[in-house]
Amino acid sequence: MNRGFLETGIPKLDDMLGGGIPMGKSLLYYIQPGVEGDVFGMQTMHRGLKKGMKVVHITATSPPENVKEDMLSLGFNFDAYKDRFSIVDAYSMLVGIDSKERYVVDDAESIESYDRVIDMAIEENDVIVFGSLSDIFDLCGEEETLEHIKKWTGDAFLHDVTIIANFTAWPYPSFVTEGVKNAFNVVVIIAGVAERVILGQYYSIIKADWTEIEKKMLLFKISRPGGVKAYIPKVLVTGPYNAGKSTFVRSLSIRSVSVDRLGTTIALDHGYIEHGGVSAHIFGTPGQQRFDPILEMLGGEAVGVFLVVDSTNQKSFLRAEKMLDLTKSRGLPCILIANKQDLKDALSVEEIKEKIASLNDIRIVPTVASTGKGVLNALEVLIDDIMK
Ligand SMILES: Nc1nc2c(ncn2[C@@H]2O[C@H](COP(=O)(O)OP(=O)(O)OP(=O)(O)O)[C@@H](O)[C@H]2O)c(=O)[nH]1
Ligand SMILES: [Mg+2]
Repeated sequence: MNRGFLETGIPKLDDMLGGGIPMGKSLLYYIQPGVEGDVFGMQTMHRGLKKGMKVVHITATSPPENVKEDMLSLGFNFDAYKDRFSIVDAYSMLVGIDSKERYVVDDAESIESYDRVIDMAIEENDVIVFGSLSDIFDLCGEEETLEHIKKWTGDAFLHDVTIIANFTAWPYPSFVTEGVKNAFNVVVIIAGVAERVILGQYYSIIKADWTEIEKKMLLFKISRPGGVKAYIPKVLVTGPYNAGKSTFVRSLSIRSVSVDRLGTTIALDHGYIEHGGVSAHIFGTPGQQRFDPILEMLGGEAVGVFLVVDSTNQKSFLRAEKMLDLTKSRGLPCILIANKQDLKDALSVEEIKEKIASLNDIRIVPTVASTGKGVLNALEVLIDDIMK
């Protein structure tokens, strides 16, 4: 019987996997130490619960209450799923207290003790989540644990049950790190962009045995509430004077500041965006020529650009192109924002395309920044370009 897919709930990951994880397959989040990877398993678990599935979470080194608190801190409505959610509790017996959970592991340091409980959990649930598989390796021994994982993923497959596991890649021998990757159908690596300290965090699929995958790297941040958000460090908004840049930044952002004086930007606009599982910092430049000397600095490190024009002001289009050069952002993913489409002499997208011939394959999105019309569409188009 095939009951379809379990979506991971991680931004863009399901698209990359062709819809999610087919039921019965197993997914490993393979986490570099020091990176906030455990939220990934929890977010996928939340997806299963939201979908109406019966889900069990296995915890060995942290109390069951912490699992629930963690879900709540991410904004996942735990109470709504109480009837379909249970915990395999290996922790309580480990520290010598009574457990209130449905499934209890008597001896957290014996793999056979897990085996009995997990067999039962597989019979009775749709999704099994290992909060930290590496903890079980540490408690029960590497060889024994690896053998049992192979058995559990096999049993789960026969029962159409999906296994999700977080695994922190401590310095284990390679038979463990390679063995655990081999035991799962799909492996997503979660690691840091590091230079002595971790500057950023990313995830990337390194294996999926049922589909072709694009090996792209996605930066992420964890928000509480909210969970894993793909993260774009810097989107630039530039364009001629009075085009509507500050208005555009404000209408996209959930938080923003503009350094404006008498209605014109004199330093920069800054906003923070969250949309469709993606978060981004967005920076708007001033448009007046007297600020040209600071444009290069404002454009540094941008990964994508909105070039905003006032669609009624054809004379400004040349200046718009010049601003791409001044901010040194030619060549980055770029969307031309044909703003002020509400005004009656606004040029259409087609007309603008003809007039900005040098940007021949630029994508143009019509907007009315002052009402927000079209701005989210523009954002989605740019995000797609950046993530390609
Ligand atoms: N009708 C109309 N007016 C708009 C729209 N977007 C912005 N405006 C108006 O255009 C004027 C300029 O908007 P800003 O957002 O300050 O433009 P800017 O590009 O940041 O300007 P500078 O920073 O001075 O270069 C303001 O009066 C806005 O209210 C729009 O889509 N339609
Ligand atoms: Mg402005």
